[in-house]
Amino acid sequence: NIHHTASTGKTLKDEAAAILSSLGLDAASLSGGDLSVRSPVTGETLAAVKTISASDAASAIEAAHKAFLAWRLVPAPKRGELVRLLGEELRAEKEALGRLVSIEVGKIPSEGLGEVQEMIDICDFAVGLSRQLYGLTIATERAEHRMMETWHPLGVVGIISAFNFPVAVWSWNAALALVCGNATAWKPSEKTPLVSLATQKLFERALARFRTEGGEAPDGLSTLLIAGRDVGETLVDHPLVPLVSATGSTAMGRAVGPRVAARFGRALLELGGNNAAIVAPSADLDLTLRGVAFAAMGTAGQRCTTLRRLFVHESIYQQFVPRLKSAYQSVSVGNPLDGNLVGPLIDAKAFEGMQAALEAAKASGGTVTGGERVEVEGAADAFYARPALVEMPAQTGPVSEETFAPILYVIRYKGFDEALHLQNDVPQGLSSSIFTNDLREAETFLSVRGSDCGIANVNIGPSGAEIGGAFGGEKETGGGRESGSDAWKAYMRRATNTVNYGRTLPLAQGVKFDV
Ligand code: UN1
Repeated sequence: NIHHTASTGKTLKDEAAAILSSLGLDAASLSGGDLSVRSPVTGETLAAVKTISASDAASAIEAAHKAFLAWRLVPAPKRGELVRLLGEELRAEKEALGRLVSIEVGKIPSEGLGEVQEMIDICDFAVGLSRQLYGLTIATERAEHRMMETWHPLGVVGIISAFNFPVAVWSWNAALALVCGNATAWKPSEKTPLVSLATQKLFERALARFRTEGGEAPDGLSTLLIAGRDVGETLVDHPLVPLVSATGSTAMGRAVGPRVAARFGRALLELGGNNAAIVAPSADLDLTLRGVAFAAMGTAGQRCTTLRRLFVHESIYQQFVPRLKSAYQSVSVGNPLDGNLVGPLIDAKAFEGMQAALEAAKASGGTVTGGERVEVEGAADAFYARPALVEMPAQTGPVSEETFAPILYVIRYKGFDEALHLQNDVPQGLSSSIFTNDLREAETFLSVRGSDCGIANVNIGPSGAEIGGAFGGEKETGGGRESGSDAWKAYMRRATNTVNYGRTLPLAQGVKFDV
């Protein structure tokens, strides 16, 4: 059962092995393990890697804590040098790692490369940040006193990541955590161990160079835990993990959040999205078509920021929706390595979930275009589907759920306030957009009575955020913020310091206590 891809003539298994060996991974570590790795591109088995037991994971977390105790003493700009070197290693291996992302997750090549670019970008950001990590100086009521805040590292940061951004999400967390003086322990998705092994190798290369330059870094700064749910639970429950940053479904977040809170740990949650766009009467429809097509069909609908709901004003519905439908009918679905724009769903379960949502939509009065399985040569065990556009009479049935597949629900609206209400009237709150040339609509959408999401855009789709802004959302999306802006503060603890440089001891609030 050997599959070849047209572009290389090699099996994906051979190609993945060649990439991993070029990055320094021992070939023996790709076979004989208990976790079987599958490519969604062809359905073929790529490797069988070893998992770590929960007790070994607990020991690794203790070792990571020891690493933290040493790393926190290294000045932050020197810690930044390690992350700068990581960025250099990523630049040097962008092609190889990007290709491996495409093989293991099924992303089209430019998105596989884009994922690595996102890692490089956050490294650059973190290097600059390593010379900041600033606190405030605050006016005090007492003479000859100074009050200020200082930011200190936290400890071991646990990172739980999902299959769809299997390495970029690690880098958002790890690059910031490391410059902030923390150690990291990473449990990647069970569907994507190979790209995590590759990333860990690149980290090790950066670490070796850092030490050659004279940098002092302990072992155990970046720990990779390839394993199942039991090890996820170890990470969530371990008292030496003060912060658990978890990306995945809302169901996962509901399990993780309260468990971390029960031991007074912090959780940074990045959960489901159900992102909408409003297409207003004044919208530039050519631009809107391109924005909607990428946001809804790109990555085969498997981004947390994927566009899933589209509200189109009744005055332009007949002009716009048929054009969008023809884009759905003509977009190329197939092997992402062969130049198609829509690659596979991650697995059979994702395909079944998509079909179930389409059935539920029909039962709620929806009219479905597309959504059927697409057979791809040499990939009988893979799951390709034509993206589905579903015209819905109202926001009912599966429209309020996140189905991790390329389904776009289209709903007609009459008034702007109605569109705003529909946009906000779902349990999730990650990303949102409006396509309009009306200044009042655009500004209202961004205002306090506009979008309730963590990300709100004008004239671009909801997906494809840059790393410079804080990334995350409200409500069932979990409330966490990662990546840019001041998201670094979640990876540190704040101490308020008051210094008395005088010879008397005035007490705050005028309290007298003269012994
Ligand atoms: C995700 O799908 O988990 O904004 C993250 C985007 C990407 C990140 C998506 N930069 O679409």
